[in-house]
Amino acid sequence: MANMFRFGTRELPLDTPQVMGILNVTPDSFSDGGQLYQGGRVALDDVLHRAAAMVDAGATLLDVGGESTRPGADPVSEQQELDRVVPVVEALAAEFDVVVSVDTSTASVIEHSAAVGAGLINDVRALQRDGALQAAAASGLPVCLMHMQGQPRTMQDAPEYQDVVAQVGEFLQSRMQACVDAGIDSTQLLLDPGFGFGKSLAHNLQLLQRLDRLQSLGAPLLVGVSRKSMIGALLDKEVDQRLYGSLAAAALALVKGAWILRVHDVEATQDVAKVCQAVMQADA
Ligand code: 8Y4
Repeated sequence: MANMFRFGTRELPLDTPQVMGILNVTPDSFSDGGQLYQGGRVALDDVLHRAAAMVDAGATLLDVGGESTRPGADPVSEQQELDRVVPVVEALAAEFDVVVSVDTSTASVIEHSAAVGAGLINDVRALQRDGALQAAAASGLPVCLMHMQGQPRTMQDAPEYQDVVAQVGEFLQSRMQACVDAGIDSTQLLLDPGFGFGKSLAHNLQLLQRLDRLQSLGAPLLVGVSRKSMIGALLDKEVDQRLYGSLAAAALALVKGAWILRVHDVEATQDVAKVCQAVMQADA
């Protein structure tokens, strides 16, 4: 049996690439034009239909987020985030045999999501908000620690690094240590360089080229490049025309050691993952 990574009550094999489908439940998420949001609250039926399509297409994780981290997006209150996210996590965990990931930085959302069946805490702020580290440790769930430079509102203004790969690695290592110090086992951590979060195009390209260096931190890697502005900038294409570019980046991420791909287009990415996996495993 392959080495498994445990996500609460479910587990996934570490020797096979995994696809995480993105399920935004924000009114302004730009890839779905806010279609999941009806009359001020999440249309649960629509979310469940979109989730079913992703699961049928091979997603083994679904990422539910109620806060838009898009530069300039309105901040969401704690109560709003709870109202948007927790009922969706509960419904997904009950309905589908997949890992429900909760994209949050908020302690109460971590706590309530864990109570209704979440399998992963995906935090773009790497548990740096007040109470988040303690809430994650108490949940017993694994955590994805992502790197971001700055704050969502202003992070793309003028990102600067001496050595982006080294600095992202140092940040992730320090957050891993903070988690271990808070009682989270190092085997429960995933790491993510945070493509597009306080990075220029050149920074993003260097991080993808050298993703293999982050593997040496010893935790599985999660990567999100799907439809992001780095693809748009390279191709001069709008967000709805970025599929082929996203798939190229996904293939490269897998070759450089990524385990989980966070994507909008599950079926297409699952095909890429199977082909990459076959080539990487072929006997010489
Ligand atoms: C088009 C589509 C343009 C999507 C931009 C975007 C990541 C993440 C996000 C990531 C992890 C996004 C919550 C930004 N990105 N979590 N979350 N890694 N772990 N932007 O890369 O998708 S939201």
